[in-house]
Amino acid sequence: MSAPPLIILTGAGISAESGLSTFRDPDGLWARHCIEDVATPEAFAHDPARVHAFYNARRAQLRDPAIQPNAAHHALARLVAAWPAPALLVTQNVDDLHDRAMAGPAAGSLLHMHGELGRIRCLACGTGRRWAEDLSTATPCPACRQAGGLRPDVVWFGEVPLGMERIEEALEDCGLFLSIGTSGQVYPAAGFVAALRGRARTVELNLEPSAGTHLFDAAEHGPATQVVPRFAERLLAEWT
Ligand code: BJW
Repeated sequence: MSAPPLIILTGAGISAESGLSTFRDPDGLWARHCIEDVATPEAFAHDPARVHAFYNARRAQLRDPAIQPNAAHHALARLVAAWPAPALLVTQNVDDLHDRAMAGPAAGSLLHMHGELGRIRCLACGTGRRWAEDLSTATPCPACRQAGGLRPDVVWFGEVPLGMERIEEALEDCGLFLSIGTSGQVYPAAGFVAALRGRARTVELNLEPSAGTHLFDAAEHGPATQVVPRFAERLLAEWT
């Protein structure tokens, strides 16, 4: 039997052991910041300085040499590179830890559906570019020189996630779906498992059962750095 087309969905839990906060855990970002103040287009229109401060702090964390991809990021990079059928890694994370682990041809199999902390976009001229430094309302756009229009290239509530066409095509063909380190509370990603019901084998790998754990065919719970490498090695032994 040939290997099934694979989709892997990841969330903040996969980066937790690298030192990045999740959103909805008790010590997560939403315990310290109000979603409506920092993660909506309305928040950016109302108080861009506050939104820039939130994302500047998180962008600075990615420059910290202590923040590195962990064993789970590396295991998924190996899995995607070696998978003998189409494989797509869809991450909800805006950090670059999958990118760093997936250097080489496998990098084309990675899709950041909620954008990237390391990219910015100008609301005035539409130009997007990589950006590693702080942003402020005074930062001029390098392309059109207008200040005040630059925003983090991330997907806020009420905005359309990126790459949905490619994701929907992959969901059509998917035979194996892994959901890793996500609470499954944010749509459309939260709806993928239900959309695949009866068509693909679905597996949850998470620290603890998510609210939607009953929707999956199987689940393994524990820290990503332990559960993910073990599960990925088993898959590769079975299918390669
Ligand atoms: C570990 C671990 C360890 C910890 N090891 N595990 C249908 C119904 C209801 C509402 C809606 C709906 N459709 C749309 C909506 C509205 C809205 C929505 O979903 N609202 C809900 C809150 C109800 N969705 C949207 O607005 C989206 N847009 C949209 O739907 O457009 C319409 C459209 C769609 C498709 C086609 C055409 C049109 C946009 C959502 C944008 C979300 N943005 C954010 C911020 C991004 C920028 C930033 O980072 O600041 O994305 S919010 C935040 O949540 C972030 C995350 O990517 C996302 C998901 O969070 P995640 O990753 O699951 O983290 P946590 O913290 O929730 O969970 C971590 C998990 O890890 C936990 O389970 C832990 O146990 C676990 N864990 N340590 C393994 N060591």
